[in-house]
Amino acid sequence: MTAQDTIFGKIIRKEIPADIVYEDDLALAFKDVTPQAPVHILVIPKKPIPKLADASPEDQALMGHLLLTAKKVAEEAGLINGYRTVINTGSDGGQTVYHLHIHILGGRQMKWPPG
Ligand code: DGP
Repeated sequence: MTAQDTIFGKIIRKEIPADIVYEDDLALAFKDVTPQAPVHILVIPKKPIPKLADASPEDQALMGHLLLTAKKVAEEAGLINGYRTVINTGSDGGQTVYHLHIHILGGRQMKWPPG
């Protein structure tokens, strides 16, 4: 495990199991182990960017790819009435795993504001 490595690095390398719903050269999507909604999927870059605040201009295309991947994964999950996407960043943002990820939450009515 390198300094930048996390549990998501192990999932990318298939060292630990995950319920993977989508994969390509740049991104991976898998079901959250502690789902907060009937559908709760995480979309992550294979590049180990710790958090959104660490993304750089060279990541512009990758960031766009992650959002479009989230859209595709949500469609494939059947979320026709909509869904919530969340990126928790840093301690105030409630981030617990320091490998950038987009939460896709759906299958129930979301509330606002979030806690
Ligand atoms: P965040 O709090 O935004 O950093 O979200 C991290 C999410 O990662 C949290 O909803 C639980 C999920 N998670 C943590 N460890 C694992 C794991 O080993 N497998 C899977 N599938 N999800 C995990």
